[in-house]
Amino acid sequence: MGVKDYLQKARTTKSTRIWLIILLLVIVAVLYFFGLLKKGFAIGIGIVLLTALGLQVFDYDLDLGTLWRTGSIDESRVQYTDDGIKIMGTCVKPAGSTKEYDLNCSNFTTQPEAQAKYDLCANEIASYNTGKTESQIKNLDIYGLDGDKDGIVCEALPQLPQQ
Ligand SMILES: [Ca+2]
Repeated sequence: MGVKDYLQKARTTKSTRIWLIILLLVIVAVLYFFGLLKKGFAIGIGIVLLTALGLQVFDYDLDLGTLWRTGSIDESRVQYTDDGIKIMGTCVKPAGSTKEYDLNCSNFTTQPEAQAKYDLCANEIASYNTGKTESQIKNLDIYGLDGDKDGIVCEALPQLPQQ
């Protein structure tokens, strides 16, 4: 493996990025300790690095352009699946399910209601992954509502609200 390949791989490896951020934090701390960095400057860099570290640990990146435009971290999240499918904004599922994302069929009263929630992300993700097949998008199943991955969620729920 050539140096160029190695650098290419290092850039895309998550654990490498985490270690790099930690290394930079240590360097900033050492520079500050020896009086080579002003306190405010060291704290500023430290906050930026800790934020970057947090984002790496939480399994998604931020699209800085979107962040600048919207000011919303939720809308600026970017994630790539193992299939290379890009997921953005509120459809990104962070590592470890938070309450907001922990949706089950029991959270809905009708099938169309669950389907609408699913379709919103499925359609959005399909719109910026034009090179991917329909089944690859269906396999994503962001909320885990479609066990058989056929694109129809919560088949057991009624079509109309029960009286
Ligand atoms: Ca299904």
